[in-house]
Amino acid sequence: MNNAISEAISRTNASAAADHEVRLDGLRKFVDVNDTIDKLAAFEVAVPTWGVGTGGTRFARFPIPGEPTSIFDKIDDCGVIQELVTCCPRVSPHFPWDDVRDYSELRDHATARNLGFDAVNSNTFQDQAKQQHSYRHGSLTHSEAAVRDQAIAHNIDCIEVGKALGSSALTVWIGDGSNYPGQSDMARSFDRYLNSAREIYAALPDDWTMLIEHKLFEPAFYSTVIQDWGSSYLAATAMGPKAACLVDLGHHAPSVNIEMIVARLAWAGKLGGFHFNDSKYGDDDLDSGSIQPFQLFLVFNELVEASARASGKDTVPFAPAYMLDQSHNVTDPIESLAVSADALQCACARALLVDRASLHEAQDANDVITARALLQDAYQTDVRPLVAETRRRRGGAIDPIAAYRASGYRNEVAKTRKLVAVGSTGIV
Ligand code: PSV
Ligand code: MN
Repeated sequence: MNNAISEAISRTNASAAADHEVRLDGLRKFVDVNDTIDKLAAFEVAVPTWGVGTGGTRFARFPIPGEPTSIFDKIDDCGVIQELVTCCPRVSPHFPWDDVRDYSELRDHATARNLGFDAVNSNTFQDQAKQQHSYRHGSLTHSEAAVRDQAIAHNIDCIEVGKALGSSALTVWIGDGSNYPGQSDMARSFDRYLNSAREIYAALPDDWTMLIEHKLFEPAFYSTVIQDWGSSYLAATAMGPKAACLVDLGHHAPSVNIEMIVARLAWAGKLGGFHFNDSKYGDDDLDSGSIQPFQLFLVFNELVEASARASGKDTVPFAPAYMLDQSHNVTDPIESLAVSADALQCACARALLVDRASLHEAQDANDVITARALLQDAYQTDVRPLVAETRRRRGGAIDPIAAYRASGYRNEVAKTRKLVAVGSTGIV
């Protein structure tokens, strides 16, 4: 626990308590507050280590004083987020960005901050210093076996590191694809992907999941090997039961109905995880719920629907791996991640409020207006006091931003953290 943060939470909670109670009481007239809080408490979302540093675009990155300079600093910042919001108890690391010599030291550092490790992410979309073969023309799908082998070996290394950290999932996203028609053979590239992925899958412990993340385009601008949920589903099915699809909200064309993809993958038992963010144009990686909050609610509506179906059928509880995957270019990353966690909890709470029995009844009776109104009733409910109360009951902040700012954390760490070099670019 960070003393400055916990003191700031106590102080700001004390001054916010009276207003908060009034708002919560207002909600009690329409909502079973305790029941919804109990259900909402099960929702947890991991924070990506790369999300706590300032992000950038291919044009520029603007570092801020006090941003983390090592994986240990990053874990400290993730600990602060967890203290404030109480629903982010795990960190998702990315390798080799987060390489350290001693992983037990890293694990201890996280444990001391009440954090565990979520999915480990491999990186074969960039070249690293001292790397033998370049990924310029691909990694797991490269035309040369030596390059594919190097990418496979890296993924297997990630599994080993993940074991040391206590993780149980590997997320594989590759940038492989082509920039021009004719550049690569789309069928043979997919064959090569499957063969490489099978080798990684074979190294996966029995209780692990391999999450296959698709993305429409970028860095490849004409074709991408794992470009959509269909390719991801084909690959996850070809691998076997330990493989599933990961949906990053920013990895679709602007008008794609993502909630339908969620429903379909959940139905097929292949929805393994999420990368939450928001976007207006492409893979903008903006804060969750900031651009299309209704879409976020509809995604959660499908998740709650899938959970209800899974538990009704007495099957394995439906619990995909939730993670934030955002790039904070112009905000303090801790603030963005805290408000994003809140936005996800709000979307989840609204989805939990949907009168599902009545909705199914209206759907079956083809009562379109009622069905639509039932979703709107839930969506337009102001659940913010309920989410704040969920945090408060677990020792978190009623208002995470007020508490964080009152703590002076960023200024304090800026005294010891070296300023990140200006002028560095890159999408991270
Ligand atoms: C790719 O755009 C992606 O969404 C993948 O999840 C990567 O691991 C991450 O972003 C890296 O920034
Ligand atoms: Mn992602």
